[in-house]
Amino acid sequence: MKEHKIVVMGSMGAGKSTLVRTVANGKVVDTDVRNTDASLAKALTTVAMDYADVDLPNGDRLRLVGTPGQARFDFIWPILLAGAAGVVVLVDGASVEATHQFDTYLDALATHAPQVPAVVGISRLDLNPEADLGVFYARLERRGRPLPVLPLDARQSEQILMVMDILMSEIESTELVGPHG
Ligand SMILES: Nc1nc2c(ncn2[C@@H]2O[C@H](COP(=O)(O)OP(=O)(O)OP(=O)(O)O)[C@@H](O)[C@H]2O)c(=O)[nH]1
Ligand SMILES: [Mg+2]
Repeated sequence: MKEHKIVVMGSMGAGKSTLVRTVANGKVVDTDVRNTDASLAKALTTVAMDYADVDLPNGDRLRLVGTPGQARFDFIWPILLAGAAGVVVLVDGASVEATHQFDTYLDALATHAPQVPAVVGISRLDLNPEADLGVFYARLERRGRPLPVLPLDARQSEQILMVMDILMSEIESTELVGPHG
């Protein structure tokens, strides 16, 4: 059996804690507290990490780690990224700040985990059906990191498992050809 540490990072309210909880079948450790950040109307926010073990059909196990979204906790991001096999960058597709936030997390990824396979998830698109995903592809292309961009609802376990499947394929192909191949 193989274990893979998967880190979910991204903007406040994008659904990182929800994603971890959704695939954990309720067995999850979280560090959510009452939110006092007035920039987003949200009851709870993560202050340290979310954590869950997820058993895959092939017998492998994911150690899923969700980061806090608030920039004041950005010192925790590299700590949580240490040893990551893969990363999900989650963006709130309904936020007017989405592209700006995307840059923040891509910067963090480039600095702390430049070689680690990653996928981009865009959540909450049901709340913003007009959203143009092209802006996310354009930003990735400009950086020379054309990651998969996957629309998702963090509350839907089949969708999250699909994202994990795509990320595992990225990880496996990186293992085969090496990070520079
Ligand atoms: N309508 C809709 N709601 C969603 C979707 N994905 C997630 N949500 C909701 O969005 C909210 C996200 O909250 P959290 O999961 O706490 O977000 P987070 O990324 O952990 O936020 P921080 O810990 O504060 O950084 C929850 O209420 C979810 O139910 C989606 O695709 N559509
Ligand atoms: Mg959270």
